Amino acid sequence: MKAERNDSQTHGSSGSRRSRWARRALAALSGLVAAFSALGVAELVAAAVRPEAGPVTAVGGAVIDRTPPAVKDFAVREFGTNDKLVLQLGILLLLAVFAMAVGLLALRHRRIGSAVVPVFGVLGAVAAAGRPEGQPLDALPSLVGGLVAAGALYVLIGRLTGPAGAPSPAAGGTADRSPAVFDRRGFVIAATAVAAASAGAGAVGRKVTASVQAGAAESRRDIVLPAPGSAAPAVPRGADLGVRGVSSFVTPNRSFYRVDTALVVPRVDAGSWRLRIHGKGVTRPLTLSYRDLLRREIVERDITLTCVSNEVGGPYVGNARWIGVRLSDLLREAGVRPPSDGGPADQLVSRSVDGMTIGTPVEDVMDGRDAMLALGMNGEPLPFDHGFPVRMVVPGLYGYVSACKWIQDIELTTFDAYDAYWVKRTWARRAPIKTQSRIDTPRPFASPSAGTVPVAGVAWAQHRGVSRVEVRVDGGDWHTARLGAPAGRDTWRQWVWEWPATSGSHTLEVRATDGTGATQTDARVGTVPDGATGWHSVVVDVS
Ligand SMILES: Nc1nc2c(c(=O)[nH]1)N[C@H]1C(S)=C(S)[C@@H](COP(=O)(O)O)O[C@H]1N2
Ligand SMILES: [Mo]
Repeated sequence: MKAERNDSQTHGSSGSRRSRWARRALAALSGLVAAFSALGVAELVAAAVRPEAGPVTAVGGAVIDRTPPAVKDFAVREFGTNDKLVLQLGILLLLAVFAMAVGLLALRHRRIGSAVVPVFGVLGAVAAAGRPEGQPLDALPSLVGGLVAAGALYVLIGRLTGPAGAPSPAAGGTADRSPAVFDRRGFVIAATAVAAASAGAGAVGRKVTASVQAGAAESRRDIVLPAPGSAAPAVPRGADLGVRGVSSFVTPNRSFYRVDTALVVPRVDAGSWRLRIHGKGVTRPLTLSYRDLLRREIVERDITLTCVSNEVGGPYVGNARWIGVRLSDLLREAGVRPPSDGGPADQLVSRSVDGMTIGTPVEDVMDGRDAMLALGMNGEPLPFDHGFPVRMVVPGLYGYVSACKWIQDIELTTFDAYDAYWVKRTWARRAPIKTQSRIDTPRPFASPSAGTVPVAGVAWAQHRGVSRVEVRVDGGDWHTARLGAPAGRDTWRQWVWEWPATSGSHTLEVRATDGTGATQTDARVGTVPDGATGWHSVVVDVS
């Protein structure tokens, strides 16, 4: 250290050292500018192909596809719906680090460094084309981006090293690739030009994508949902108990949980949307438009949706009023018979426009329950986040085996012949919803005052219904809670128990009993492979 400091005391040596560091910094910056140019150009090309084919989205999607269930659950838990933002920021950060490293490499070996750049383009291309719904054309944005970035880096590094291979005049005619002086002005001009052109390309790409999406939004605005031929019974008075802090009986769309693998929410134009129903045992294959669905009998039902990734006490459950078309009506029209009636297909595979596949037992959707192709949610067309224009909803089954959003294809097949997306990733083939109950109030570690404290929450056991909820304190006797008025066996129920709370720290526990008389088990299991069990408990400090 000391020797170095002495060294730099001579003017010339310190100047060249500073200049060498400046050049390294600018080389790293060149890498960043080149990466930026790749992203800008790729955005433009992706606008022509499709937005999902952009490199960051494609790599992110590929990461999601390969994420082990435990990590996915961790991400969902820790970041909630921000998991996707965190993922994309992580990818950009990694890209920036690589870009700077390649910039430095190019400073030493201009050709090799520049030649490495397209390798990243190829990685993006493989990720894009390898997505479940990937097409060969999806490779284009990353490939073009990679080539443009290689060119950009080659040009920028050239401003730092002088003409490739030529001895630098400033270095006194030797072939030293670290001249003390270099073309600063040329570099600044080139870097600015590349950055500006890339930003322009990106902006144009964004604009094109936005205008395509505006078409989908317009098609959604134009929809007038019909009055249902089979209306849902009015939500009974008393379904909402009016206890502060409890989830409302109907979950508003804006606060409804969202769980999916889409980094870019698909924006499908209802006018061009089609659904195909085909496969094993289908004697009359159907292709349906949105209008075709509107012409059929429309049903309206209150159904609670639940995610298999919901931990005990977790937030991934919500209740909405759906309107749509009975799935069994369409299947019968197509000639499908359930296995119990000799039909050859026991699995219905739904496919979304973004390549999700979801496998549902044919028997379940044809056993008389209100399985539907939903068009509306709580009085409006489906929000884009929740599957516009059409999604499936099946009472009693976790979302990943029933609730395909942005659906475009239904194929009848068998469980032996095909494993859907999450089943390939170690989740169970069949997953009926397990009985669960959740304490919404008091919140964990709340400190209510001694006296009467309402303990309240929701309980669900879709398609069996909830018949009883009990609460206990510190492992004592169970107390039966008062239930919200029943709205059918496909919805959750609110519950409340007035707790005569005494001061001190207490543990509250809840359990529900379903419509068959089976009480929720206390055995704790995790979400993988077919849903968590155990009792929700909350610790509070009564003052
Ligand atoms: N196309 C598509 N549909 C999907 C999914 C998905 O990732 N992609 N996730 C499923 C899962 S796991 C759940 S729990 C529900 C969630 O529906 P929501 O986001 O409307 O609450 O959608 C299901 N449908
Ligand atoms: Mo889910």
